[in-house]
Amino acid sequence: MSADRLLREIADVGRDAGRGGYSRHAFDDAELTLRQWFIEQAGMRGLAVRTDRNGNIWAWWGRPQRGAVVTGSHLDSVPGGGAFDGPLGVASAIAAVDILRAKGFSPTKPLALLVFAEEEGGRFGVPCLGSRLLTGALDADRARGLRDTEGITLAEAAAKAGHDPERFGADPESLSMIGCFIELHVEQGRGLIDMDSPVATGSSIIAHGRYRFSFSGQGNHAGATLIADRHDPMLPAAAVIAAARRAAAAARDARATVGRLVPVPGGTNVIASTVDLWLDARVPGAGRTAALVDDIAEVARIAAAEEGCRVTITEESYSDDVVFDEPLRRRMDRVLGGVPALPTGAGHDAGILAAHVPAGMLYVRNPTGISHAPEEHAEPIDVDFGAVSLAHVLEELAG
Ligand code: HGY
Ligand code: MN
Ligand code: MN
Repeated sequence: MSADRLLREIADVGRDAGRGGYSRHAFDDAELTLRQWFIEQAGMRGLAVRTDRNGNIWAWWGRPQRGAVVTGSHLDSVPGGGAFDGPLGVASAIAAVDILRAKGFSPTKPLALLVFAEEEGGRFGVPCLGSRLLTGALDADRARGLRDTEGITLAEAAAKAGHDPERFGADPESLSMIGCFIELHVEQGRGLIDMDSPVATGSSIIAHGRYRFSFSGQGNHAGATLIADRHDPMLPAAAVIAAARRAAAAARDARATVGRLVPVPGGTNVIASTVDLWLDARVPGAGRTAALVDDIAEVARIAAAEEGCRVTITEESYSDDVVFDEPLRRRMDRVLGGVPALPTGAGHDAGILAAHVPAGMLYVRNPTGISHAPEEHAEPIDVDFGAVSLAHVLEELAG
C-alpha cells in the first residue's frame, strides 16, 4: 500500500477541532488508536511486533537479531500539529516493506520498523522521550514522575495503556539490536522547494533545549489594585518573551521561542499569582544555547525583582548538536543518485540514536515549508517518491 494511502487511513485520527490540525499525544486515545493501527499494519505483513520496556513499538521482518537495519519515526504530534511530522516516516517505512516485497527482495540482514513514544514531548514535556529512555539519556524515575497539564504522571498514563512503568529505563539489549537507524521525515522548512528536489539526506541537527520559567507574584483584583501596589508575574514573563526574540535575533543562526505560557488563575479581571512559560532555545555550537539562555535568564531575574516577583528557571531537556554518520549518509546519497544534504533545527529520535549507532535521515519535500502547524504538507507524488527512496536505501543496507 502506498504511503499516501496509509496516511489517508489515519487522516481522521486525533483531529483537533479547536486548534486545527492534529493533537495526538503519548498514550491518549488518538495516539493509542495510531499505535493499534501500526500494530495491525505490521501484523498484516507478517512482521513480528513487540513493544519494548519504554513503550517503543518494534516490527521485525525476520527474526529479531543484533545489528539490524532499523527505520521508523513517531506517531505523536505537537498540539495542533500537521499530518506528516512523524506519521510520514512510519507510513513510508510500511510502504517501503511493501515495495521491497513486491520486487521479491528478502533482507540478508535483520530489518525492523520502530515507532518511538512521545517524540514531541507534547504531553509530558520531554522531547524524544522513548529514544531518550531507550538510550539511557533520560532518568527513568524522572520520566515516571513527569506530569501532563491535568497532573497525570507518565507512569499513570503508561500503566493505563497497559505498560509497566516500573520497566522504564535504559535498554542496552534493544539498543544493541540497531545496527543503523534511518528516519524518513517531512522537511520542516523550505530547503527542498528552493533546491527543487523531492528528497534530501540529513546532515546535522542543531543543539536545542527547553527551559521552564516560573514567576510568582501576588494575585489580586484587576480593578481595585493600584499599579504601584502590584506584583504581577505577567510583567517579567512579558519581558522574557521580548528578550528571547531580541537575543536570538542578535545571535548568528539562533532560535528562541515562547510558545506556551500558563497564568494562574487565568481570569480576565484577575492579576495572576503565578505565570509559567517555557522557552525553546536552539543555537548551533558548543555552549551557545546555554549562553543565550543565560542572557534571557538575566532579563528574567531583573524584571522579576523590579516587579517584586520571584522566578525559578529549570532546564527540562537539552540535546547537543548532532552530525549524522557521514559514511552512512554518503551511502544513502549514492543510492539516491546524489541529493541535497540538509541541516535542520528540528529534533528527531534519529538525533538521539546518533550518539549510539550510525543514524541517518531522509527528508521529503514540504511545499509550504511550515511544520508544527496544520499547513504542514507533502504532495502525494513526493510522499511516494520518499517511500521508494527509503526502499532503495533499505535494500542497499539490508540487501
Ligand atoms: O521540537 C522538535 O524539534 C521536534 O519536532 N520534536
Ligand atoms: Mn515535530
Ligand atoms: Mn518529528
